[in-house]
Amino acid sequence: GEQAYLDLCQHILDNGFKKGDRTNTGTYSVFGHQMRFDLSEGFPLLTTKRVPFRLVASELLWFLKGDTNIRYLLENNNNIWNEWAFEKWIHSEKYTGPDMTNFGIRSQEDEEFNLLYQEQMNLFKERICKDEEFAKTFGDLGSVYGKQWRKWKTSRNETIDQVQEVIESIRHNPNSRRHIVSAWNPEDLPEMALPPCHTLFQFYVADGKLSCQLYQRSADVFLGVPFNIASYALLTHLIAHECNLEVGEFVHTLGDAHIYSNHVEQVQTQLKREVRAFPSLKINQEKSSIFDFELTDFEIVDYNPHPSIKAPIAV
Ligand code: THF
Repeated sequence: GEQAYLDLCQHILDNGFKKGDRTNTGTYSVFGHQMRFDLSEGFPLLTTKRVPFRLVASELLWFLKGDTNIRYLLENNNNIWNEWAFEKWIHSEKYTGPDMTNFGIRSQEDEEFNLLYQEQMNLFKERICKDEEFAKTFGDLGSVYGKQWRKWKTSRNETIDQVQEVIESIRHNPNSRRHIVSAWNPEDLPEMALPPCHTLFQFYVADGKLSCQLYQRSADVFLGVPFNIASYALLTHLIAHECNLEVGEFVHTLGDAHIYSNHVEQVQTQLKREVRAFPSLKINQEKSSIFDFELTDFEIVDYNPHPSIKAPIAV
């Protein structure tokens, strides 16, 4: 349960190697770690800080639609992917505003720059929402999760719907050891705003229960991982629901598991808090296909977390 997550945090603080990274933020990092969550014991939404389920769910629905454009997220008041689209915009020829190079780091270190950045980001979001042509070009993150999950392109110019196929295989051949969805498409990597952190996941059926294991190559343990756990738990519930199975375990396997140096204080605050019982998830029983769900079809009940803890995202 949640203790597995807190143990990972403590383990990284105690043993993490101080390691530089792409974003120049600096991290404490370990390589190779595994956590298990028994989904029948409650929905793994952390209680030692508030995790915004609404954002987790709208991001998952966005993946499941096969959408790769942040416009849908913005329409749902979800800002978690903005920085990656903004990065593309400010480096394009069409951008004529003030220099935004390295906006992630600079906005944290320089308050004057931060105001400029906030202003440019707000203009960008407004344009994505109002201007369809602009959104088509600059709201799209390229061949990220939605594309690979639902519309993987083959060399014969066909598309593969990996999610649909994995559901069929779970239904018709539950014992199979090939219930796999891969987001890692080496040919497409150069076109992606960010190569997929959730590289590959596999389902497993035993005793009428559906389990899921994710291999995550890179894990932002404070900001990303709580989202990732909840997201794959929700996905497992939805697929189990469609296949008339109970939920089993979510197994979370991590490659480079890191805590950014500017998240250490927040992690220490979180580690002092007492774990509470996980909430539960209610799904609208009138729907069955994973592709028909909307935000209002999910409800988290009995969620009593400690307050949220703010931290800057590394870009
Ligand atoms: N990049 C980095 N550095 N870390 C990641 O976890 C990450 N993701 C996605 C893509 N790139 C990444 C984006 N996922 C938040 C959470 C998940 C994200 C991005 C941002 C975040 O800031 N969460 C806040 C709440 C934000 C809000 O309320 O708007 C939080 O407190 O949880 C890996 O999937």
